[in-house]
Amino acid sequence: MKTVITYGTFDLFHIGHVNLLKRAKSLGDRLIVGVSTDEFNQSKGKTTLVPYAHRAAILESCRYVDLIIPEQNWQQKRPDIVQHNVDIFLMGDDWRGKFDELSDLCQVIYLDRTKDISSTAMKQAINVF
Ligand code: C2G
Repeated sequence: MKTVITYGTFDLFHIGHVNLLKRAKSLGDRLIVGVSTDEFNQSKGKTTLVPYAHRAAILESCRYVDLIIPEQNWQQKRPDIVQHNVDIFLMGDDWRGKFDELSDLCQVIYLDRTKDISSTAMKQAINVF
C-alpha cells in the first residue's frame, strides 16, 4: 500500500485545496493529512477563521482523505513519515525546496498551486482583515 502525506492549514476550504488533495490521492492508495492546529498556526503567524476542530472535520469529509493527524510543530514530519510508513511527502509548490531534507525517508513532491485562489484572498474579499 502506497501512502502519501501532506500538511496544511486548510482554512476556508477551497478548490485549490481540493485540487491538491485529489492529485495527492491519485499518487497512492492512502492519503494522510496533517492539519495545522490553532496553536501551531499562531506560531506560524497565521490567523485562521475556521477553528481546528471544524477544519479537521471538513477534511475528514473529503473523499480523497483517509486519515487526519494534528500538525502541532515543524519537527513532527520526520517521525510522522516513519510512523505511518509514508512513501510520498507532497506539498504545493509555494513550499518548493523547503522539505527536501525529507528525501532520505520518502519521495518529496511539490505540485503546482491552483492559480487565483487562496484563503488569504478570500478573507480580503470579504473584508475580514
Ligand atoms: N494550495 C494549492 N493551491 C492554492 C492554495 C493552496 O495547491 N491555491 C496548497 C498549498 O500549497 C498547500 C496546501 O494547499 O500545500 C494547504 O495550503 P495552506 O492551508 O495554505 O497550508 P499552509 O498554511 O501553507 O501550511 O507544514 C506545512 C504547513 O502546515 C503548510
